[in-house]
Amino acid sequence: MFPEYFDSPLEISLVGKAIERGLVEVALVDLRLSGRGVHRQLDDAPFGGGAGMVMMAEPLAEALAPHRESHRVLLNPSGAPLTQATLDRWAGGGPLTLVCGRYEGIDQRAIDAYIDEEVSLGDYVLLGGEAGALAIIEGVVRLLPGAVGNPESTRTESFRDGLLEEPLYTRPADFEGVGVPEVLLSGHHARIAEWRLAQRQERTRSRRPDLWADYVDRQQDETSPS
Ligand code: JCQ
Repeated sequence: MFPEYFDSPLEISLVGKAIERGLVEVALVDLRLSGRGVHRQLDDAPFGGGAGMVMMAEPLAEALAPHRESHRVLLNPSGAPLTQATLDRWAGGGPLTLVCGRYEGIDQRAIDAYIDEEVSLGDYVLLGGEAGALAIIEGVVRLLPGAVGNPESTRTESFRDGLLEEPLYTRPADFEGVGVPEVLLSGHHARIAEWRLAQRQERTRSRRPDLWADYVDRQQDETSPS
């Protein structure tokens, strides 16, 4: 409903460069063009009553009909959680159509007939799917071969090996009277690696008990076979 929402995010940064270099193509579909009547209406009151409005099935069907051949993804707080594994799968696949809903949601019949997958960016509600669609575009583009200068920095290992990343430091060595962990200045690579792993474990344990439980389970599987 708001194609202009995407203007500057698609121009600037590495996403803009990837588009310029032809590594990825982004096309916008203005749902309003499929709206009904002189007001190009896209919403109507919910059957059964209740607050808010529902996006009508017919305009969405009309807008999505030309995209049957692509993988059609709906941003929805009621979708399955979006993970790095989802982005990996999409980056290695064919075209995606990211559907940005608004109002209370979309008529279920349009979802059933015209949507292949529903994903959530988290347990909170936004006004529409646009911010989520941009998040997906960034997450997919950075995985495309050649889109990110240094492929070493494509190490979102936070999520590939199930631990959050360690804290990072750069110059100056003294910032507002605060130094840098001594070990990072030691040049002792083995001790640095050990410190980083310990930091990642502690962060994950305290901030993400869900990821920590999975990590501990996997460590146990690896250390006690059969
Ligand atoms: C996605 N976390 C939050 C908002 C209705 C499909 O119907 C709706 C979609 C949205 C946009 O998505 C989100 C969201 N993950 O708000 C309302």
